[in-house]
Amino acid sequence: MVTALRDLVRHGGRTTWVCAASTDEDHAAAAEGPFESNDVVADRTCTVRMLSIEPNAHHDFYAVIANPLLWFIQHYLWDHACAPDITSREIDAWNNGYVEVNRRFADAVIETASAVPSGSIVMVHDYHFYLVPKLVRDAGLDVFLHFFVHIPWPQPDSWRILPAALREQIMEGLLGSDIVAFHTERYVRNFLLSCQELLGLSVDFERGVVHYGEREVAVRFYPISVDTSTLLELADTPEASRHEEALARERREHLVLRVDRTDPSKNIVRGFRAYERMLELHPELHERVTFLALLQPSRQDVPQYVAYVDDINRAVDHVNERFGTDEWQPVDLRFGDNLPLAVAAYRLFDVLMVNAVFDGMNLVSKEAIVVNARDGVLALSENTGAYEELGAVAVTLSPFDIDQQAHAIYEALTMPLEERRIRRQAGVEIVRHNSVQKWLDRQLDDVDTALQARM
Ligand code: GDG
Repeated sequence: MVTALRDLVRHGGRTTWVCAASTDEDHAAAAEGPFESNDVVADRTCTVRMLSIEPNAHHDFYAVIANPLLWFIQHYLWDHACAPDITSREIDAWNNGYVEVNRRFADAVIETASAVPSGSIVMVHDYHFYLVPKLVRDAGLDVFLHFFVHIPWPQPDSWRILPAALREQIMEGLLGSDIVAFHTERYVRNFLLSCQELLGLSVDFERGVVHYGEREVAVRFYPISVDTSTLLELADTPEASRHEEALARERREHLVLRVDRTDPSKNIVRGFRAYERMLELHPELHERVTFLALLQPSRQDVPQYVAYVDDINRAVDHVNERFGTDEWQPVDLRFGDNLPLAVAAYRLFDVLMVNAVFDGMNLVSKEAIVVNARDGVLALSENTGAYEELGAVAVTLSPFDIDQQAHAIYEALTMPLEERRIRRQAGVEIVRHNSVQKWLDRQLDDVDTALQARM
């Protein structure tokens, strides 16, 4: 996301980035007030306004509300194992954490925006800040409010997990925007339907508009993409090349790869179960295939995420004990934060497994086919945003169906070379065509059109 937004700074005009301090160094910088930085884009400065959020409020905001509650609702992760409970703890965290942090951010935006020309754009990103647009609008500034949601917007009934007062604050917070944007058309439809069903508003599905009081709120989709040249440069660095050589030495005939945060929405455990099933069905592949899983530990301040890492370890031990030999480990599981290693592995895979339960877009799938040098096949969950663009060149994964995934991985591994080549080339064309620059340009064009119409 940060890579994608770099282009905003490059685009021209003055940019102020409002963000939360995380390291001690950040907090020290935040205490000094806004500062100019060219860390975001080397040849341009942007003003950085860092906020020091009080630790308890931040924990409630991030580790009680945003990540376990909103993330789980929006990825349909509310089965018996991870159903979010709403207790007084969550209500307190909502009031003292989520609302409080949103107010802090809104205040910083209002203070910044009071000194900018009318018609300036305020862009707010993601599910942590649903309340910000309304708070900024209520301050009566003449700015254009643009909100981008990076994760799925689920069907209206999912939101009924939340008490009416909370879900209405979320919807009304977002409707403070002039444009609400998502990755895909499906999320746009779900959002319009949510406005209709949960708030009783009149919506126009064809025009993508919600009638809200005196205003019309536009609801649009812009599929995010990746910066292909930066990625290819990274793949050519000495560090990535060293990793590539080591991986190439270690690899067997076939390499299945996954690169993910350890997030239940990524469906990592079912992925290992499907691979296990494939090994059961195809003993001829034993000793000839490895599943390399590069997993970034994620959100370890949330109990469900800690438990999920244990589940992953158990699933991998099970496959390795069942089928492994002295010479061969069917799954090579590596935890860590190592982007050059991930990019090196992108070069070498034969099959990339992306079997997410639900995923807003999934950038790994786009990055990996661009970098790959072996005509690797994308095995892609039909519930990722990326599937709207890349489904036609991928082997489809049905994320809850273990057998289907086992057959699909086998199909991808044994696909004739010519077909693999055609599919990968078509995939690369799609990613290059729907570039990350286009993602931003289309949004800014729509903002310009809306501003012109105001005049
Ligand atoms: C959210 C939404 C949406 C990989 N290994 C390392 C590392 N990566 C990078 C990848 C990729 C990014 O992390 C992961 O992006 P995804 O899109 O696949 O997944 P989320 O993190 O869940 O992203 C998603 C996205 O926001 C953008 O809107 O597509 O649907 O869930 O770029 O290359 N990065 C670092 N170390 C690694 O080891 N630093």
